[in-house]
Amino acid sequence: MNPEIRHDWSAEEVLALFGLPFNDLLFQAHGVHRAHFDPNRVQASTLLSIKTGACPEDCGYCSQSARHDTALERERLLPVEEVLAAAREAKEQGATRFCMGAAWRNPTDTNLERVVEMVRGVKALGMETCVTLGMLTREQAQRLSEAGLDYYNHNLDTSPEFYGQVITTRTYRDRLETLEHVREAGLKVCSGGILGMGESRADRASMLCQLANLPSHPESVPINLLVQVEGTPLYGVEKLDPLEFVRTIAVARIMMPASYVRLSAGRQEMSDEMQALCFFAGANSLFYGDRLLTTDNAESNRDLELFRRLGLRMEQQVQTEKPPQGRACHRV
Ligand code: SAM
Ligand code: DTB
Ligand code: SF4
Repeated sequence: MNPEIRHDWSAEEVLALFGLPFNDLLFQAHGVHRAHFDPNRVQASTLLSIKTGACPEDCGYCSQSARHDTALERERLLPVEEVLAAAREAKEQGATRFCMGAAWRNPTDTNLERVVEMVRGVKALGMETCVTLGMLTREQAQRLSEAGLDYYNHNLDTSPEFYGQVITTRTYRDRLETLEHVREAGLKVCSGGILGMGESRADRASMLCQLANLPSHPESVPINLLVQVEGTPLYGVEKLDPLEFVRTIAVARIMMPASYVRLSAGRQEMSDEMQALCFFAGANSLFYGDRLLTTDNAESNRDLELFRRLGLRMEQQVQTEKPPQGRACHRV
């Protein structure tokens, strides 16, 4: 057991980290980052919305809830071939993981089979796979695991204390249960939250406590900045101080030293300098590609230029699609 990997964080301790002078906090976080990762490498995942809109849930931030009057056009579950074409494109652009998101409270078993086909197809391209489909039963998580899925994304979104002000149609306990099912099935966990929803620093600390005090740290911890969508209840909420966002990344890095901390939604609104501070503070993965699920992401060209200016490299694909044609494939 690595003594640095802790699951006994108290709220006071985490708030003390948040309260450090900015330079002290970033110095500490960057040291932890360097001890566990190559500080000049980022992992890139590309997102695709495989089923868009008309979601029965009431998440206050979301463009896809049927309860909010947003300009979004709903779409049925996409055909497998269309998804694979998008995955091929993402691979060509350099993404190593393809993440498929569906606007469901939970998948039906029939829909899950279609997703299983998508997962198999994307894996056959030599990419890592991630899906986010809402709540899962133990059996559904097992089914996805058997299909070879790598990661399941299911966010806690915020603190247990603030949660009721954002979502009323499912409980915090429901979310933790899905994470348990995902873990038990042997899948890797991607779980994080959203900042800038009007929560307090104590809420941000409490959310990180929940994540770090899980029996195992999520392998991937997405930290999203709220993308304000017109027509959602959270549209117009006061914007978060960018330095507070950077602090949250730093604290996440210190608390979950070996996890990928993902600089997620909201990058389009962030300056290059803010993103650079996030990478210094310990962010080492992001969503890459011009679209998130239903909103625009920072453009790939801008990202590539930023990586060049910062001397950052994108992680390379580790698997290959098929052995090259015409050559024997020897077992070793
Ligand atoms: N319906 C599934 C669910 O909620 O579990 C999966 C898709 S949902 C869109 C995935 C995650 O995206 C949410 O849990 C939330 O953290 C994030 N998200 C959604 N809308 C967002 C927004 N406007 N700004 C930032 N993050 C957002
Ligand atoms: C996560 O934490 N952020 C991604 C991914 N997991 C699925 C989704 C961000 C969505 C941003 C708003 C949208 O494009 O709809
Ligand atoms: Fe539905 Fe997921 Fe959006 Fe909530 S976050 S409304 S569950 S798509």
